[in-house]
This record gives sequence, C-alpha cells and structure tokens, in this order.
Amino acid sequence: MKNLRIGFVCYPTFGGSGVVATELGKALAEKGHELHFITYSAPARMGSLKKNLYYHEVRVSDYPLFDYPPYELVLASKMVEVAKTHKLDLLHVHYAIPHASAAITARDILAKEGICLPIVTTLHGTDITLLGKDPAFEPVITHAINESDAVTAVSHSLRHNTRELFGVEGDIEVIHNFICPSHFERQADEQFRRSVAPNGEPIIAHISNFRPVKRVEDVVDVFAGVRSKHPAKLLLVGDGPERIRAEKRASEKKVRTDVVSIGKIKNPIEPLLVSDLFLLPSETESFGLAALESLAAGVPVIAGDTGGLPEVIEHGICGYLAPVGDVKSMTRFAQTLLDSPNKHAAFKTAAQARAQEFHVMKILPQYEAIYHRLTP
Ligand code: GMT
Repeated sequence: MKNLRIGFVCYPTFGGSGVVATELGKALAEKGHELHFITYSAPARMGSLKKNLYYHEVRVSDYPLFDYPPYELVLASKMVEVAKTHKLDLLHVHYAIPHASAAITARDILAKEGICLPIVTTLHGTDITLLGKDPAFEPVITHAINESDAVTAVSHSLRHNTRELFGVEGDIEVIHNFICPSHFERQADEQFRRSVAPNGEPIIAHISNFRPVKRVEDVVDVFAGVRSKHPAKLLLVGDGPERIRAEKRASEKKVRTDVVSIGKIKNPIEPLLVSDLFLLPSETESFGLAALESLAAGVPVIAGDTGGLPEVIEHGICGYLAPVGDVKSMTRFAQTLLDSPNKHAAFKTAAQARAQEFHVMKILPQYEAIYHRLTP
C-alpha cells in the first residue's frame, strides 16, 4: 500500500487524546507515512523530530481587538497552508472542538481551488460526553461530525453516546486506543520506588488531569480504607483543579503523610512500573487510556463500571469494576488483591496479556484502512 502524507491535528498536552494522536502519528511515521502535526505547541510525547515527522506551529496574534483570540480560524488557515505546501493526502483530526470544525472550513477553502482533502475525525470522549451536552457547542459538533469524511470513536460506549446526543447521520467506526509495548519493556526504577515507599509499602497509583470527572476524592477515600488495614502509599501523578481538594481530603482522612504527589510528568510509565494497583474511579471515561497503560505495565486496575472502561478491564481477571461512587466495593477489591500475593501475581500477568490485545500493530492498520479508503 502506498505511503501517505497525513496532517494530524490534536491537543499537544498530556491529555489522553493528545497522547493517542501523538503515538499514532509516530507509529505511522515509522511505518513510512509522512506525518505533519499542526498544533499550537509541539505535542508533549512527540520527542525529537525524526524521519517523516514534521511539526507546524499555529500562532495566534494578540491583536488588541480580540478578547478571545480566534484560534479556530488561524488553525484552519494553517491547515490550508500545510495541505498545499506539503501536498497532504488527508487530515486526521483528534477531538471535535475546534479541530473537526476548523478542518471542515479548511477542506471547503481547498475545494474551491480544486484540491481534495478528506477529513478523518476521531472522537475521544469529553468532546462528546462533556462539551457535547453543552447547547453552546451542540450544533457545531453535529455539523463537524456529519461533514467529516470518516468518523471514529475510541470505544463502543462513545459511539453509543455520540449517537444518543447528536443527530449523526453517517457511520461511526470504533477503533480502540492502543499501547506501544516496547515502551513498557523496562525495569522499574528501584530508587524511585524507595523514594515513594521507603519501607517497601505497596504503592497505589492514580494518574489524571485531576478534573471533577475523575472523582479524585474517591481515590483518596479508597486509599484511606486500604491504609486503615495495610501500610501503603498513594502516588498521585498529574495536576488539575481537583488536586488540592484531594490533598485536603487526605488530611481529613489522616493519610496525608502517605500521599506522594509528583505533579505533571512527560512520561507516566515510570510511576506505573513501580506501582502495585491503579485506581480510576471516574464518573465517566470514554476509554481510559491511563487504565490500559497501567495494565501494560502489569498493574491491576480498580475502576468505575462506566463508559468504555468495561471494554478495557476484564472484571475479576486483570482488575475490578465497581459502580461509580461505590468506594466500599473498590476498597474491598483493593484489599483482596493486596491480601493475596498469589491473586495479585495472577492479575498482574493477566493485565499484561490483556494489554497485548491493544497492541499498536493491531490498531494502526484499522486507521490505515480508513485512510486508503478515502485516498484511492
Ligand atoms: O479526561 C481526560 O482524560 C483527557 C481526555 C482527552 O481528551 O485528552 O481523555 C479522553 O480521551 C482519552 C483518549 O482517547 C480517553 O482514554 C479518555 O477516557 C477520555 N476521557 C474521558 O472520557 C473523561
């Protein structure tokens, strides 16, 4: 199959959609496609520019007239420029707002010049489950989805939600998120482990952007329940509006000294490799990339039975699912695993096996099939 020139648009931050887009772009570049990231800063996980990998910065001028700089318009113009200069075969945009709507504008401008630029839109979750519920965005999201040449969702649950919330006319293909197993083939950093748990205590981890949807107070409550029976440490990775609240909760529960909070880091694999359990009690999670990365690191996950999480975690095999907010059950599941080294070891093995089902080499061809269908 021929190699393509593909424009990728994503949020360049540590959020799941940006991570998935960046890792997919890198894997496609390695396979021989030419990848052009079009974003406002270099994607967090991009690393150094390698063969076939390009980055085009979108810069919004701070003209004093603008209270709200028109990022979407500048982005659309940049898409047009990159598409023409580098003769792109297609654009793949991650996250509906504003990327898909900007892409539709760019496609329309190019069409007037006789240039065809198909648009693939990947829906990641909060663009649908949170923003999509906001009437201020609904008509634009519906338009962007219906006008895209192909639409994918990262889980069956997200596809279902998209159909429920929007008047979607066309097909939505489910392509799950993925992992690159080679990233996990490393030894845990023992020095780091000792710095978190000096006396060999089990480490329970949570990684997120600390938004209300993550229910980080439940993380602390589950940990406090476990800590009342076992020595243990809670490792919090990431940052966001709820982090302070989580730390306050830890003080109220008298476990603050057992909570280690390391903020945002570029690569969350290091903390996962030293952890024994991962908690993701989110209100909703379209897929739960952090959960999949945890499984790939051999760390069983205890999560909310919501959204796409049951598509990732096999209950009672590589982790446990409990109703959202059911701190009691989550605590019991965590204790069960920490009380039984044999069970914990079996779950660890199953976690790694489960993660292999989301191997990048299984997922990447599914995107390539769409690209080739749109660029005959
Ligand atoms: O809330 C986040 O975790 C960030 C957000 C994003 O868009 O970056 O993540 C969403 O997309 C990820 C990648 O597809 C999914 O794994 C996350 O489940 C999803 N977050 C939610 O649905 C809350």
